[in-house]
Amino acid sequence: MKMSMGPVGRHLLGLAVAGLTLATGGAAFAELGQPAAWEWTLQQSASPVMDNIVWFHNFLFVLITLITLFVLALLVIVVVKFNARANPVPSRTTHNTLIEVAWTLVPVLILVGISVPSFRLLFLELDVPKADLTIKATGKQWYWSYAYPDNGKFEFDSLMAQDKQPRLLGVDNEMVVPVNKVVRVQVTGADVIHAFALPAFGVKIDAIPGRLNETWFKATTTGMFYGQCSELCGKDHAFMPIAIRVVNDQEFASWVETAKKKYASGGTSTYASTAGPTQ
Ligand SMILES: [Cu+2]
Repeated sequence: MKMSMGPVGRHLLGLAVAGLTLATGGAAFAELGQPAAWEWTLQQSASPVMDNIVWFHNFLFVLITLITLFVLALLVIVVVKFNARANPVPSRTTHNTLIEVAWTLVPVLILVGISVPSFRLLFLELDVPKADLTIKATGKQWYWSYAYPDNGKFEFDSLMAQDKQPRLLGVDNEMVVPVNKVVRVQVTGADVIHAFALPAFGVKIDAIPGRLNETWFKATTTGMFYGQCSELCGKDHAFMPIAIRVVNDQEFASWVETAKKKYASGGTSTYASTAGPTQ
């Protein structure tokens, strides 16, 4: 059978091509680690977890598109073939065992097929692998504090900086991490519930007072990465960004040395109130 495309089909194809061009063209403007104007896709991935999230998202998108088209086709068939005009004498069919078994079994299999990669992704996100370093992020009204227990036990505050770009995402003191290292992030809240989120790393976890949540990321490229508090936490919720600078090992080592001195006094520090090492 020869497939031919009518003018409507060609128009639709043209629209699809235009959409794709726009999408890929739009992505070209996007800078790694931050949102772009008119962005409607996920941010570019920079961690293994986000790679998996992107894969899962695309997998589901294909699946739901096929299901939607299938249901649409069934509806069209029913409307055309079984309307009152086409069937002056209505059918008295009430049961069809084969179809009933099929429409029960097929959705079950589809859902099981979705649950397998879904659970695998959840475990990947929350089973923290052996960490190279731990950072504690504390959400406060309305800024973040980062503590480095493995690298000299300093802690510092990270506040949004109005003079920095990107607007509403730049901060005075960024969290700094080494590239290609497993960073365990322990997250808590000091006053109300906040949420620590960084789209490019596929990280989003609640910061709850009195509770220590744990997640991880492994940044695969150096550069600046931005996220935002993702749990409504009060009037300046929109103004407590998360900025992470990913650097190479030497840069990280020298930053740690500077940070130890710079943040030694840390008035509100987690470590300031303790008499000595607790471990
Ligand atoms: Cu918030």
